[in-house]
Amino acid sequence: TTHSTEPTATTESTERTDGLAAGTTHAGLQAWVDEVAALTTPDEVVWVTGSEAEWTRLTDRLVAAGTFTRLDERKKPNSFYAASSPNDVARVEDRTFTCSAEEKDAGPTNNWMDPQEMKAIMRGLYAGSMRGRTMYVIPFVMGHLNAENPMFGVEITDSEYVVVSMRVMARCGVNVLRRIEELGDDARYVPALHSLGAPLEPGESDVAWPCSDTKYIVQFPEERMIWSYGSGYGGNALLGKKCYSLRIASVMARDEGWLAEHMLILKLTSPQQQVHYVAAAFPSACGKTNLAMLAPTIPGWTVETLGDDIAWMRFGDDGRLYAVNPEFGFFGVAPGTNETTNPNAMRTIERGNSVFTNVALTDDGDVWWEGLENEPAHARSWKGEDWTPSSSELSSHPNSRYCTPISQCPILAPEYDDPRGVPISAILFGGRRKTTIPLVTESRDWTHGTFMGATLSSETTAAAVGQVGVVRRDPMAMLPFIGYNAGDYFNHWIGIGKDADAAKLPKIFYVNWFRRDEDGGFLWPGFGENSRVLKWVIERIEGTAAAVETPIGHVPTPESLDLSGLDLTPEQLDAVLAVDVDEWRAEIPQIEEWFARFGDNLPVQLRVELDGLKARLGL
Ligand code: SAT
Ligand code: MN
Repeated sequence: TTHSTEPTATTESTERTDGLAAGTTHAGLQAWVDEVAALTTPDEVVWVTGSEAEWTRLTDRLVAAGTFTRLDERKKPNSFYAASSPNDVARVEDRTFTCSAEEKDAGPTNNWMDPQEMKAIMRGLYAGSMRGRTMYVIPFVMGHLNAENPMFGVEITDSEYVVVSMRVMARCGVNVLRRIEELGDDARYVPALHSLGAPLEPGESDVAWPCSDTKYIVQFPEERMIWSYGSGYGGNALLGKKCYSLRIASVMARDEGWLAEHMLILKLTSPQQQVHYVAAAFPSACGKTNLAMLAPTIPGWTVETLGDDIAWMRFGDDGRLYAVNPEFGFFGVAPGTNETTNPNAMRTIERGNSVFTNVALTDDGDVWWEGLENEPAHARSWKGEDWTPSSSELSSHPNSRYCTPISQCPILAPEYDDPRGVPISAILFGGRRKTTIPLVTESRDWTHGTFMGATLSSETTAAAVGQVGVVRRDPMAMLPFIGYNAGDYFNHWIGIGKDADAAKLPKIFYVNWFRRDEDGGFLWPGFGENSRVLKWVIERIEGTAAAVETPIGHVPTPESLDLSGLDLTPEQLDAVLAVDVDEWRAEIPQIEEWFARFGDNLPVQLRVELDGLKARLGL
């Protein structure tokens, strides 16, 4: 199949019957679209409407191109399988840049290049990069269209896979464009340009997963602008997600006094019908989606989901911090997802309307991945090879993903769609650590909680290209996503606490589901059992649960955790809650080294917290 089989005229007239003219009355937006088209020279320009007919047209085209395989309607209706090129499977952090005017504003944790220099390089790459392809213009809004200040974006892309995925992950289409047009010059939108960097020459046939060996994922923070090139993978190409909602939004949040964070949002209801909303930050592929959709094992408690990846938090008139999920879908890690670890994710995806990338395709037209029930006797692996249970290779890439509408989640809290968001009672920071970090620790106050977040550490996962399993600091689980100097970001967090009524701020906790015993086994069962930790957190907020004060904060007494019906020995419980002074003393040089990277930009309050911790450890 080649691109030239698509009849241009039909596409355009169908767009018109969808009710959207090929263009916009918003002069600034039209000028930018025209400028990009002149630079990238696509065969045609299509404005994305969000209609059903458009979905069908795009998915049909992706099937014809070999990018998508339609799954069996009886198993996963209106759903598709895709396999990427093996060199385009994850976010590329070493190719990701924060191009602030001054290098110091990118800080020690981001790659930086002078914006003019970067633009010159990328204009060279974009020149003619959409040749032989269709350029799509996707008007979208992160968060609610009826928010007080709707957070618009417009993504231009030459990838149908990106259009289809964006339609799942963000509120997109003609309604958004109309609102941008109504607001005219008052509409604030982030221009986000994406090209696969794989132009087609006349007659050249396309590959199933076009992309380029040269990749750039670039944020221009002062201009609130994103340029991405060479990759079709989620976090590199669905520009509303990490690029906008974290990297660019964190800069907006700094300037405007709010927080853009890598956090799930969940609603917890106690047997007494008390409702609390919890936000939680974990690095990619550490179980955020599973926690967001947790099925509690303790009787009488319910969890509902509002979001699994990103939270924007602003102060309400009542002085509390309110969170919204700017996204509209889940882009979850597939391997390990099953009826036990995340039954609600299973219900969400089986309703269909989903895209599965880099998992295995079964012979009966369904998807499978490591950890899922009903292992097939034979499947096609993500690399397109024959796979059987005796194969030495994995059927699915460890960072393979499902992309599915949030509205299909059976435990979706209706408040997810409230433009004002929900008041947050607790913030959890968590990482993946074999040692040192207890199951749960309560901070003494906001600044101490900020210290916990700023020193958060985790073993690396497959969500980013690079070595897996090494401990790295991942502040607030935002290391790859802070859009400015991380020292200034810590200072912003401290400032949020300073300006607020302390009694109304969320309480901050540090959790670790991943501690191991000497034999390498997990000390804590995790998944649904994490509801026991959530219960303790809520009881601490309500003042009814006991804790012991330790050098690192308040840790549960063994009796204060509800362990009824759980098969855990007293030794395991002690080990998972232990604050081992020697382990913590060994942690201090790593924290010192981490803080040293920030030089004068490290807020003095964090230095004071570290000194206090050292003193309590007898150092
Ligand atoms: O970067 S993605 O959004 O594609 C996935 C992740 O790392 O959380
Ligand atoms: Mn994430």
